[in-house]
Amino acid sequence: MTSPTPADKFTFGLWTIGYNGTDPFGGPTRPPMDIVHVVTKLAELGAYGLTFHDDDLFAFGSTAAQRQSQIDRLKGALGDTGLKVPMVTTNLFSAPVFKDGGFTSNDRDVRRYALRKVLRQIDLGAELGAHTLVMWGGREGAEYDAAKDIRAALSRYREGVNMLSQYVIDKGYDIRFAIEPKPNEPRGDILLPTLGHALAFIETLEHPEMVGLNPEVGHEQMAGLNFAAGIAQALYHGKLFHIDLNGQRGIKYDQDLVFGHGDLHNAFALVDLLENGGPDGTPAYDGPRHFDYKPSRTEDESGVWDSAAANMRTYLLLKERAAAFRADPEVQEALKNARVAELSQPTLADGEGYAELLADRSAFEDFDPEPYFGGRGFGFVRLQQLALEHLLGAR
Ligand code: GLT
Ligand code: MN
Ligand code: MN
Repeated sequence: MTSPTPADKFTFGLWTIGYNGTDPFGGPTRPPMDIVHVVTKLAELGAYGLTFHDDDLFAFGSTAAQRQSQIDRLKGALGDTGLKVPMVTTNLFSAPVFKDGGFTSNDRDVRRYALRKVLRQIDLGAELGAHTLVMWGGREGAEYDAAKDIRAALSRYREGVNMLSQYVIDKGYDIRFAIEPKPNEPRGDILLPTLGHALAFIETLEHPEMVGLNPEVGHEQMAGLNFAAGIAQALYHGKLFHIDLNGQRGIKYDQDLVFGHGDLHNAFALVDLLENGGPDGTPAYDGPRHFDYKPSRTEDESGVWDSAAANMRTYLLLKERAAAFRADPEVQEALKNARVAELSQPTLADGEGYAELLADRSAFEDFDPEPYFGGRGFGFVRLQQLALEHLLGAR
């Protein structure tokens, strides 16, 4: 059960296993990896798919022939292995031209160029059967308040997404957009810094139904937020279009650790939510389980593949542990005692409004709040300890 198969829908960004170790303090520690080798290795490990930025597959500035040759090599490897490309994304952050962003650069020529680059990547995504285009606007932001008119930048963001949506509609592509929030890095402050900001922005679009979220574990945790709780809200809004799984240890730079190598409790809660949070304990999300991590620059190539396998194995272990947690009669009893299911019961009875509530003496005049002092505990701590014991394999 902890050996991944394509049915688990595990996917990896080409930029993840392809990460060569460059950071702000040092250059590469590993040589580049060939696309055919990457696809072959991922398929061997039991992954379902590969995702990529245009510039991951063919370097920025490639000629049309170089670009096509890389696409053909990728297609060949996909054909040989059965690996899928369920998502693509556009690099609007690495090349110098995007130093002030793509959709929201102060320079209008850059904005027009950025939109053309995305249109080209949408065509390629559609050709390869992708259903999601992720938009991570890492350079869409600023360091200095006077340098960026935030309201104008959001208007340009909206203008860009509206145009891209219209393109997808007119072309008849089966593609949706997923915005990936991040609070900072590389910009001092990035636009749409959390999933909540992105959810509010989506509602201002011409086609909000085509646009959802691609939340990343570490990005919400960099802002000190509870990722599993954020995912629950994304699901509440019907906006969990895609997900970036990784690990982060607290409020610091974006670590992109292996999934589970950060806040393990929250990873457990997340897997429990994704796998068991739907109606009657069914999965709450059926899209790709996409790993967006960086194999640490200390690793050689075998360390890269070990870390790729570790992401999938950790996910499956947590899935197994979450199933055991749900099946444990003591957990069932603790959930009952914690009245977790009672929250699904509407507060007002059928047809009841404020008049009926005002007329109900048992709700207020005859209600006795006294026993809550010292009594009527919820037992949430016991429930959490049961979760921890299942997580540790102690039950
Ligand atoms: C970049 C970023 C990730 C995004 C990728 C998609 S690229 O590596 O750190 O979080 O998901 O553009
Ligand atoms: Mn990240
Ligand atoms: Mn990401």
